[in-house]
Amino acid sequence: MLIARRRGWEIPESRVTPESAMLNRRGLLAAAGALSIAGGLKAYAEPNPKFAAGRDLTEEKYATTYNNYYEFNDSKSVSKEAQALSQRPWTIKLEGMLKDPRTIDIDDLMKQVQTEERIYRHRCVEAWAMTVPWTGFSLAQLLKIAEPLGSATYVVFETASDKTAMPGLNSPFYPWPYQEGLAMDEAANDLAFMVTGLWGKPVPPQNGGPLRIALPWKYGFKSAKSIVKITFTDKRPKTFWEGIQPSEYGFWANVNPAVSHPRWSQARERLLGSNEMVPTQIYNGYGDFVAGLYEGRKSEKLFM
Ligand SMILES: Nc1nc2c(c(=O)[nH]1)N[C@H]1C(S)=C(S)[C@@H](COP(=O)(O)O)O[C@H]1N2
Ligand SMILES: [Mo]
Repeated sequence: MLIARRRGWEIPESRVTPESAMLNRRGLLAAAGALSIAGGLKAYAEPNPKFAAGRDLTEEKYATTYNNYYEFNDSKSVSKEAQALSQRPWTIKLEGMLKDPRTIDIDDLMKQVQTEERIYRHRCVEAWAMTVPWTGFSLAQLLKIAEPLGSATYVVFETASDKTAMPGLNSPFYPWPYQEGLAMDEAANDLAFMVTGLWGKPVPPQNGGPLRIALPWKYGFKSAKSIVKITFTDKRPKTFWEGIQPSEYGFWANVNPAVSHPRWSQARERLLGSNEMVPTQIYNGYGDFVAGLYEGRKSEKLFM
C-alpha cells in the first residue's frame, strides 16, 4: 500500500506491500464479498487506509495456527482444540458504572456499528510479531453504545470461561477468568479496535472469536480474546498476567524496544512465517496515535 504522506508509524517504502498485490487481494476479497452477499452472509468491510501497516501481511496459515490462548493450553498449537468454543449464541454483559447495565447479543451489537478492515501489526511480549487484516469496529463506538458514567476511569474485558471447551481452565495455577483492561482515555483512542473478523471471515476461535480486542501499541497479552463481559469501574483492575507475575507484566504494557523484559531483550521481533528478525519500534510504531496518552503518566511503569 503506497501512501502519499508517511507518518512516524509507517515503515520505509522498501518494506511496503506492492500496490498491485494489495489491489489483487482487495479484488479477491470484493469478489468473496459479492459471493457472501448472494449467500446471505455479512458483506466485506472496506480497508481503512489510515491504518496501513507498512509491512507485508503474515500468511494466514501462520496467524491462525500459532496462537496464545491459555484457556486451551499453554502451547502455540490450540487451533484445532479451540474449534470447540461455540461462537453462537454469544452475548456480552455490560456491567458496572454505566447508565444502563445490560446484556447484549453480538448480532444486535453488530447492527449498531460501522465496520471496517484495519491492517495492524501485533507484537507479542515474547518477541514474535504478525501483521494481519482485522475487521471490526472502533471501541469508541462501543463506548457510545454502553454509555459509561463520567466517573468511570477504567474499562475491563473478560474472556469466556467454558470449562467443557477450554481444558486450560482446570489448571489452578492461573487466575481465571482472563481479564484485561484500559484506562478510559486509552479506550477512547482511535486505535482501540473491537475485532469480529480476520481476512474477511469471522475471526476464528483460536484468534479470539467471535469478539476480541486489538490494541496494536501494546504487548499482545493486553488484547483479550472471546470477550463475554465489559465492566466500567473507577478502580484499576488486576489484569491476568500482572496477577501471575507482577515483576514481569504490568497494567500499561506499551511496546518499547529500549525496555527489556527481565528475561529477554525487546529490541527486535521475529516475524511469523519468515522468521525474519526486525527492529521493534516504540509503541510498536503507533506513537503518533498514542504517545500523548502517556505525557501525564511518566511516573508509571508504562513499558512492562
Ligand atoms: N483470553 C485470552 N486472551 C489472550 C490470550 C490468552 O491466553 N487468553 N493471549 C494473549 C497473547 S499473549 C497474545 S500475543 C494474543 C495472541 O493473539 P493471536 O493468537 O490472535 O495471535 O492474544 C492475547 N489474548
Ligand atoms: Mo503475547
